[in-house]
Amino acid sequence: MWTGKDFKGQRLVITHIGVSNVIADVMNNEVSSVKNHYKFTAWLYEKRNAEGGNICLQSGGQTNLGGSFGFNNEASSSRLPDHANTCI
Ligand SMILES: [Ca+2]
Repeated sequence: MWTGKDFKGQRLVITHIGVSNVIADVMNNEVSSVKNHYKFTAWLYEKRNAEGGNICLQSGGQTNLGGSFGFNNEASSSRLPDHANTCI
């Protein structure tokens, strides 16, 4: 994930399976674009500990979080499930 749109700016890579608050520690409320290289879905949450509003990115997906996605500069935590998952 990146602090700028179009995968620019400060970069953060999350490899932690399960819930992580590293976003809150490193770039809280600054994430503007994201790519999911993980084999399953990846989830971003508005608040720490996988709480609050959230978005789901399919494996292989990449997007800016502004515009219709409506999640620009909101992410504070993430979750990488340890099994196959689908975005609802
Ligand atoms: Ca937040």
